[in-house]
Amino acid sequence: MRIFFTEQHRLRDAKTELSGGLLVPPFEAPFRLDLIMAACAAQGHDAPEEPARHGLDVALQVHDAGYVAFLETAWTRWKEAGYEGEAIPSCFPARRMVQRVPTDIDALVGYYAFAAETSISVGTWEAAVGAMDCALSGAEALSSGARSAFAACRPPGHHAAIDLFGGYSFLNNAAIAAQALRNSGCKKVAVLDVDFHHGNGTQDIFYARDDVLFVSLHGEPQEAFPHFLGYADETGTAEGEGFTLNLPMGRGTGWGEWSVALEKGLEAIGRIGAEALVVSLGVDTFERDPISFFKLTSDDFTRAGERIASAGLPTLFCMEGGYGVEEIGLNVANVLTGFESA
Ligand code: 5XA
Ligand code: ZN
Repeated sequence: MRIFFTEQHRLRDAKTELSGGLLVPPFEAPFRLDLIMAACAAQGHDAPEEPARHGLDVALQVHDAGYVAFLETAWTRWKEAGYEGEAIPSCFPARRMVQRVPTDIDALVGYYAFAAETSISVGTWEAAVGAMDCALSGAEALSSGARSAFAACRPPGHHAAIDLFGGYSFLNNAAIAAQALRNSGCKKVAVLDVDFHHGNGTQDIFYARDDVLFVSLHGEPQEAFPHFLGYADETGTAEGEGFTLNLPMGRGTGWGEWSVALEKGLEAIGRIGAEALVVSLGVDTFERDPISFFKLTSDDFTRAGERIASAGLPTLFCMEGGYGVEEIGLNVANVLTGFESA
């Protein structure tokens, strides 16, 4: 399997995350990818390749242009405003307030955010572009005939909506890859999101479209971030009606229930005649993940990779979450090994 990775991810090394009322070192940190790459090498996966530089054209097909321009300039503008810490949103256009783009950088950070835990730091934009390039190179590999590819994206992307960041996500790598696959001639593409958290950003981007199916297995929104999207009765709108499938599950979910949901998702992917599959690969479904509540074991990740391979589709894995540092590498490598050995 071709693996796309860039050292550019290290440029995102934020110092602060708002967690439980404290500013703590972020769970989503550069060492995660070091552990993943080391485990992939240990299991004999291919050496990583540097992605090509793609520019922003495909990103601008799924994200709002004002949002992308904001991300690109946010850190510079924040520093120019004289702020000493990282850019953390603190004021939001909430219910019954006016949705008008402000000029003040403090207000802009809130306008373009849906959550406050994720700060924008020096290098965030450059790292997000590197992650997007990994996803786009992975999509190109599939278009050139590869059966599978792994985009070692960091920062992750599946919470990034048309014009909102949060949940450690800035550019939606998986959605950008799905769009690139559409551009290269796949009539239908499926995104299967197996991260513990609902991929609200991916859902938002494709909600009214019938050319990209979005399937998500995730923690029940009443209890799990991002809380305000991801219920089973969200099924798409307009032409996209029937092209969103949410499979939320409760506390303590293990392989038994999770694998039944996975089969439902794979059936839906088969039904629409998808020609390519993008997997938002989070391993925060792991039993010892510090911020989640599912109970998958390391061996279950191998089984998950095998089951995903049974779809028989060209498949791009895009890295999302996973914070159980002891096993994050093993769990990711197990999915890829399971897929390849199936
Ligand atoms: O998949 N998303 C994540 O792992 C980030 C969750 C952030 C919760 N504050
Ligand atoms: Zn997650």
